[in-house]
Amino acid sequence: MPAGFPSRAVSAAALAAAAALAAACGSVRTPAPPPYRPAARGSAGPGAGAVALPTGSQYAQDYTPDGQAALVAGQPLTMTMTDYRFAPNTLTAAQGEPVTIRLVNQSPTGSAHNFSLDAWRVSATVNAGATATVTFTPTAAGTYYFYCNLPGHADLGMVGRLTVTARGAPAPAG
Ligand SMILES: [Cu+2]
Repeated sequence: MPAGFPSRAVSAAALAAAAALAAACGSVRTPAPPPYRPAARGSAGPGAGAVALPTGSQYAQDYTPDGQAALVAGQPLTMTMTDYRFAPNTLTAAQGEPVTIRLVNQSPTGSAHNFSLDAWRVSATVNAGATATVTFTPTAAGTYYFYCNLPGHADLGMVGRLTVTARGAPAPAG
């Protein structure tokens, strides 16, 4: 570049060149954005790109087993809510299978109750005498605790446990 070339012309030329280059690049080899891939689509094993889910383990100390049941796709499970219990409150499910729980609030004192399962953003509040249905798909194996989110209820023992077994694998030890 010759000395004394007007700086303004340099800038303009540089900009034009850059623009041309960008245009050429843009028309020839702009890569398509990668396709969106939702996380945890089942076939990948645990740990492969897994996102840590909230397990509710902070409620484990308030959990006392009170009846067992298996959640199975296509077979809604009826769970009663009383003061201050879920029954049954010890559940199993298979990874990737959509499941449904029918919540029946039989509170003898007219209290509302709630079913919260943070890993899959389930939260349903049920008035006394009412029924609600929740459906979710446990996408990752593990042990999760569900609870009533009304003040003090979990502390009083309104907590349950859901064990999700990995797809195609035996129940995890421990
Ligand atoms: Cu409650």
